Formats: sequence, C-alpha cells, structure tokens
Amino acid sequence: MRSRGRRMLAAAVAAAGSAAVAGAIAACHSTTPTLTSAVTGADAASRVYIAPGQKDEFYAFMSGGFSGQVSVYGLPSGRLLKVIPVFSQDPQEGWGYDEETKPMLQTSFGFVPWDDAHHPELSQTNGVPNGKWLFINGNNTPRIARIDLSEFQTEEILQIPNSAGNHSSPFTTPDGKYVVAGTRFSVPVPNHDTTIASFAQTFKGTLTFVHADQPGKMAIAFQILVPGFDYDLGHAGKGVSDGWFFFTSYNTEQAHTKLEVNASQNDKDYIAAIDYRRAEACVAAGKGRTMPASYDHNTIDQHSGAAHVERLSSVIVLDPSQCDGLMYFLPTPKSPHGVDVDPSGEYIVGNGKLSSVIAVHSFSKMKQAIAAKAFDKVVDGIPVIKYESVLAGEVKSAGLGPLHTEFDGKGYAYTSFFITSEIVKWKLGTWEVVDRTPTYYAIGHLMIPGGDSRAPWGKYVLALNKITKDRYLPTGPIMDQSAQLYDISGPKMQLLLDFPTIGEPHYAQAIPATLIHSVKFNALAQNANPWAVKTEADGGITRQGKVVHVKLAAIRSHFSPDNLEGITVGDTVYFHVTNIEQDWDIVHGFAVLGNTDASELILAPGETRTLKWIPRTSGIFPFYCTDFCSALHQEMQGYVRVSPPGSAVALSATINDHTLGADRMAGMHSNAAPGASPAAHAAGSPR
Ligand code: RUQ
Ligand code: CUA
Repeated sequence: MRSRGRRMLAAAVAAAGSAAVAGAIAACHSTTPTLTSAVTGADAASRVYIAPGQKDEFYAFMSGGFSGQVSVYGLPSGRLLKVIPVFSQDPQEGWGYDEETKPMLQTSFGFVPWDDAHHPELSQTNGVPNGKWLFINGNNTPRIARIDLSEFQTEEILQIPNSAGNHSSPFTTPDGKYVVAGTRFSVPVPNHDTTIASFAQTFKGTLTFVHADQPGKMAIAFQILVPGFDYDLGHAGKGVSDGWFFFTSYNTEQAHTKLEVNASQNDKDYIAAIDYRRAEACVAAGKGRTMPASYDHNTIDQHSGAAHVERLSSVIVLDPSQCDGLMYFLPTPKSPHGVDVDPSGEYIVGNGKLSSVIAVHSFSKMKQAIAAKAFDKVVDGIPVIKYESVLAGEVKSAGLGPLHTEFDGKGYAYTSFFITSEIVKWKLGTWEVVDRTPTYYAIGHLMIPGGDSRAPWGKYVLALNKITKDRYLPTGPIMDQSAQLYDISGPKMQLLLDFPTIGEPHYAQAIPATLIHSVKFNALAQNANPWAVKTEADGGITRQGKVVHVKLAAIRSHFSPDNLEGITVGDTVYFHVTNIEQDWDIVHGFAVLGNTDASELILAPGETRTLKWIPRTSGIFPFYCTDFCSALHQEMQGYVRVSPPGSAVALSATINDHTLGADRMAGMHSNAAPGASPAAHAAGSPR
C-alpha cells in the first residue's frame, strides 16, 4: 500500500489543486520536521525500557497488511513477540502447508493462500475489549478471520459473498454479537458479466452483519444492499448510540474510471447510519429475501487440530427501501476515510481525506433530525439528513488529510493527518486543537489501547506510518513500514520510540497483558487427530494402494520410527507427526529432502500435523527436525528409502532400533471412522 499512499498524495494535490497543499507535502516529505515534542533520549529510553526478564504492559496486535498476517508486539518496548499466520501460507508455522491447516485458506474461488489484512479488532464485552478473540479482515478475497487469543492461532475464517474489497471490516458491536463487513469495491450483485459503464445502474455495495459471539460459529445474519459507492470504514455506536452502526462511503459520484479525480468531485460524501436492531426486526418480519450465494466457512476442530470447510449457498439480503427507518445518510466532507465514535457514543467523527475540517456529528441531533424529517433528499430509498441538522461541530485548521481518530477517555480525540504527517490532539465539545506532533512519515491509522472502545487505556498513542525513508539503516529501495510510540499521559504528546513493522500495519489494537490468558501446551490425552500417536510404540507405516501413511512420534531427540523402506516412486506419502512432549515451548519440526508438495511441519507440544510428499525419484531421502529442540537436536533425523515403481522392497519402519516388517504394520490403521478416504483422514477436508 506504499503506492496507495503516493496515489493519495497525488489525489490530494489534484483535488485541492493548491500550492499550499503541495508545499505542505513537499515540506513533510523532503525535510525532517523539528522535534518539537520529543523527550530527551535518556528519559524516553527509560520509559520504554523493559529490563531483561521483565514483561511489557500491553499486547499490541498489528495487521500485517499485504503480508496477510497479524504481528504481536509488546508495548511500550516495541519488541516483536510473534507473527500469527492468518490469510497467507507461513513457513514459520507450516500454516497453510500442512494437511490440517490447508483447508483454512479454501474459498469459493479455490485455494487462496494470501490476502491483504487491515483491521485487527478485539472482541468486546459491554464495549470493552475482553481478550478472548481477535478478528481481522481479508480485503482482497473478502473474508473475516477469528484468532483465539489463548493459543494465538487462527481458528475460523468466513468468506463474505456479494462483496469485493472487504475493507470496512471487521468492526464489532459493543455486545460482541456482530462483526461487520462493508464492500470497498461495488460490483454487480449477484456478480455477473456486464459492461463496466453500467456501474451507476447495476453495481451495488453490501453491508454485512456477521454473528460473531460464539467460537466456530461465525455466520452471516444479513446483508444490506446499498448504493454502488465505496464503503471504506465503520464503527459501531455505543452508550447513547448503542444499536447503530456507522460506515463511511466515498465515490458517491459513482465513478468507475480515474477515481482519484472523478471520485473527488462531490463536496460531501456520506456516512451511512444503520439501525441494526431495525434490520433484525425487518428480517424477522420476512422483509429480507434469500439469495443464492456461494461462500466458504472454515473452522479448525479443537481436538483434532484439523480444519474443515463448509460450503454455504445462500444469504439473506435486505433492501433499505423495504425496511423504513433502517438507514440514513449523514453528509460528510470530503471523501471520508475513518468514522470513529467517541467513548460516550454521542460524537461520530468523519475524517474527510480531502476536507479542511474534521466534521463531528451528534447522535442526539441525528435522532432529532430523523424525527423532524430534516432531510435534503432521498437516495435509493435512503433519506439524506441535512448537514447542519446533524453536525455537532467542526475541528478547523487542524491539518491536511485526516484519516483516523482515536480517544483517550479523558475528553480528547487524536486524529492522524496523512498529508501533513502529524497527530493532532483536540478537545471533544469545544473542537479546539490543543497539541500536535509530527510523525515520520505519512501516518495512516493511529492507535490508543482501547482507543475505539467505551473505556480507553489512554496512556500511549501508536502512529502507524506508511513511509519510512530515512528512519532506520537503509535496506534498499523498499523499507519496512514504521510505528512510533508517543506518551499521552501528560498534556503534550511525547515521542518515545520508533520500531519497524511487518507488512503494512494499517491498524492495530492493544490490550493490557493481564487480560490475555495464554495456554502453555495442548494435552496429548485430548488430541483427537485420527493419526495421532500417544507413545513412541504407536508409530508405524501402512499402505492403502498408492497411498502410504506414516505415523511418527517426535520427542527429544528422535523420531519414532526413524528408518522407512518400501515406498516407491508414484506413491503419495503422508507423514503424520505428533509432538508427544508435554512441556511449554518444546517444539519440533519435520522436513524431508526435496519435497515440492509442502514446506515443513512445526509442531506445538501435544499437536499432530501432516506433511504430504510425492517422491518423484528413487533414492535415499533424509528427514529431520527443523526446530533446535535439545542438545541432540542435530541427531534428530531419519531416512526414507524410495524404490523404483514396482519394486519388491517390503514396507518397513524402524522404531527404537527394531525394524517392524510389513506383517507387523498391517494392523496399523488410523483412529478415523472406517471407510473414510485416506485424504479425508489426513486433511480433515481434502482438496
Ligand atoms: S486503512 S490508513 Cu484502515 Cu486500510 Cu486507513
Ligand atoms: Cu526436535 Cu529439534
């Protein structure tokens, strides 16, 4: 999205057409702004220093952007703790390579092992992050993932049909009942072959509400069919505005070419305000229609660790013209990006990228305007409320290119300004600017722990910057993105720390470490993978036609079995490896020479994973443990003999120096239901 940043700059210049804007851009990108508010080095260092053996106060979950993953950092230290694979295959954990997790990346388009992840969203109870789950959107192939924060593992991915570019997602309702998904790119609904010039007539957006309060059961409740604009971001109401959801839109011009100019014409675009309890009532009254749609819901079984794909075939679609009171448009200058609701729920902040003011709407005024029918016009059955009737106030001359706003819970808002590359602090209610600080460079999102919730932990703000340039040792033409941590506990923001990020961290959320309850290992006794072994003696090899299954135990510092013979070219081999350790962070890996069918396995204690291998040539192939697990890790290895097709070499496996012949192996079977296909055993859901 580095190039998107540049395009936004170009758009801003083109749209504003002013030398002042161009000058501001040049200023913030060609010279280093003065450090007006940075604390001195030693003081800053002491405030982010976490002594060896000590732990950070907050977990920060940052989106991996075009890496498709989530990274976990400690704050205030800025130490990278982990990368959680989500939408992209990940060799570090074997994610999307092993037979257990491959089905997680299945979609109605087929296997899509990459996405563009933007918005991590912590699950909430009563408007406050609860530390149970983290949701994140896939923008390119519309999906929402749910990560379990006891294991830091993706456990569920739901595809969103009738959408393209799932950007305004997956923001949650305060009660955790729903997460949402709004279309960035409108498309024909249902999608079909038509001329692009028919955009204004045939292209539509959808705003999707997904049930999200039960693990493994994300499900689309309903989709609201909306005019063919670009729906960019969203936030739920809370407190006084509980029960409402707000989405920004741009391109209300409905341009389909050269959007940087053609979608920057209107003085105001809209924030869509949705009364989702009204939507529930209309659906219950049968006002929605059931529409065919093809999409996948992928879940990991907690006991076997294997993913399962469910193909779904319909959604309920609600047309606002069939459900009055469902939806209103709030005019908002100009191409708004973020829409952010203050902790009380009264103020709805529209961050107009091309606007010189930040428009803040009032929820109570909105209700009065609806009652008084203070409407400008009606668009596709949706009333447009008069700007003056809904406006609480405007923050004037704050900066250029406002993108996102978060709150500290003490009456202040913090807005990121992309073009002038700064964070501006302003006061709710008086709209006066009280502080500003430069960011390096071109800030996108910003994040205060809990800063979009009912009760922020307003101690730090993290700037998530799009352009890095000269901040670190140069690493060629592409630099990793950068984050910057500011102390906001006093009246002035103080820059404490810079650190690089993974992919593009669009957004992040943070939570006190005390609210996360991480497990140490999975109980082997509860491992219900059909190919699990519980002891070394359970290992073995068996043939089912051209398919060979090998069950291996991994334990410091050997595999059991460790010598395998009787495999021939043309066989498909499944190595089912179980890490039978029961100790925190004792991890084994498994890889085999020249395997083109998968990468490796990484096995948490108590876990079974399956590696597929189709040997193409005969010979001897070593396998080994890839995670340095013990003093004799280098000895944790074995050999597979592969013979030419039709060879008479008998199937055998060596366990603890004992070679078990084929007759001993014949009784070996998986614990899976008889009659299930080998691939189904191996994969949970075969491809
Ligand atoms: S985006 S920089 Cu959330 Cu994808 Cu605003
Ligand atoms: Cu097991 Cu190295």
